Amino acid sequence: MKNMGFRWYGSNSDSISLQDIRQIPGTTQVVGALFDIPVGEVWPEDRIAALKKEVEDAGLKLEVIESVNIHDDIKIGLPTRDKYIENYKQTIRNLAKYGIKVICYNFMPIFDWVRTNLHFKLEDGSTDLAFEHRFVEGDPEDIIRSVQENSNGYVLPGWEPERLAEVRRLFDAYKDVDAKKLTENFKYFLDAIIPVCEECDVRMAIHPDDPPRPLFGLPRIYKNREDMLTIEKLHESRYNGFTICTGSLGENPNNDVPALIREFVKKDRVPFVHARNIKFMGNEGDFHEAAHLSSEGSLDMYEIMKALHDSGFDGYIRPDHGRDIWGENGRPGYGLYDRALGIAYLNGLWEALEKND
Ligand code: DNO
Repeated sequence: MKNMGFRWYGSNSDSISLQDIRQIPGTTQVVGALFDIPVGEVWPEDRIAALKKEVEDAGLKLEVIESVNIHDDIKIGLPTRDKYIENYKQTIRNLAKYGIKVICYNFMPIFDWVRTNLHFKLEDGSTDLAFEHRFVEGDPEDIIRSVQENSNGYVLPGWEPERLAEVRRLFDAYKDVDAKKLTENFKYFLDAIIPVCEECDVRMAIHPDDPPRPLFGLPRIYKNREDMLTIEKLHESRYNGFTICTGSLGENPNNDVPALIREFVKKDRVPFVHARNIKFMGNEGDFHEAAHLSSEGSLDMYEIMKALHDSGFDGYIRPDHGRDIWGENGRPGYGLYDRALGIAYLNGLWEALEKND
C-alpha cells in the first residue's frame, strides 16, 4: 500500500531505529509525534522541522501525527478551553508548514486506551495486550499502577505520568460531564479548529474509544456507527475525519468493521486506518490482541482490507499493536517484529486485491 506507516516514538525513547523501519519492505511513512510537549502547549516549529528532517534523512516520510492530544479543559468545557484551542490551532498551522496532512487524536476523558494486562501469555509463548472487564470494576488507580509497573520502563501513549498523577482531581472535574456534555464540548472544539484545518489542508482523524464502552463511569462518544454519524454531523467537512481502528471498533462484536469502512471511506471521512486483530475471550467484551492474520483472531482482516480496497481507500494506514515475539521486550504493543510481520501481511493482502481487479 502506498502510504503504509509505522508508529515511532523518536530516537530518545524508542528502541527501534528509523533504519529498522526503512528495512520493513513496503513501508514509506513514519507516524510520529513530539511526545515531550505538554498537552495544551503549542508545538514549536523548530522541533517539528527537526523531526521531519530526521525522518526524511532516513528515507521515510512524515505526514501523519499521532497524536496531538486535547487538553482536559477542552473536554470538560472549562473557560480556559479557549486558550488551549488557540494553541491547538497554532499547532495545526505549524504542522501544516512542514507537510503534515493528518492529525490523529482522541476525545476520551482522562484515560486514552485501557488494557488490563500488558503481557498476556499466548499458547505459542508470545505475549500481547489484553482487556478483561472484571479488572476495571475497582479503583482506576489500580489500573494506572499496573500499567506503569508493567510497561518495561517505557511511557505508553496516553499514559503519561504527569497526567495520571492528577487522576483524582480529574475525576472530580469530570463529574458533571456526561456523554451529551462531552459531545457539546467536542462540537465547540471542532467548530473552532476545522476552519483552520480547511485553510491549511490538514485532516483531523479522531481515534475510536478503546475499548468502545464507558469506563469507570466516564462517558465515551466514539464507540460505534451511531456515534460516527453523530460526529460527522457535528461539523460537516471532510477535514472532520475518523481514524478507523479495526481493533478498537472490533472489540465490540456488534460493530461490523468492513461495513463501517465501506460507508465512511465512500463518504471521504477516513484519512487514517489502524489495522489490528483481536481475539474474544470468554466473557462479553473481553479480548486479547492477536497477530494480524485473520486465522489468529476474531476479525477477518481480508474482509477489512477488501472493504478498504473496494471503496477506493487512498489514505494512510499502519499496523497497530503487535505481540512481543522472538525475545523482544520493548514498549508493550509497539515492538518491531510483530508489527513488521503485520505490514508484510497487510501488503500481501493488498497486492492480491489489486491484482484481482
Ligand atoms: C494506543 C493508541 C492510542 C491512540 C490515541 C489517538 O496504542 O492507539 O493511544 O494513539 O488514542 O489519540
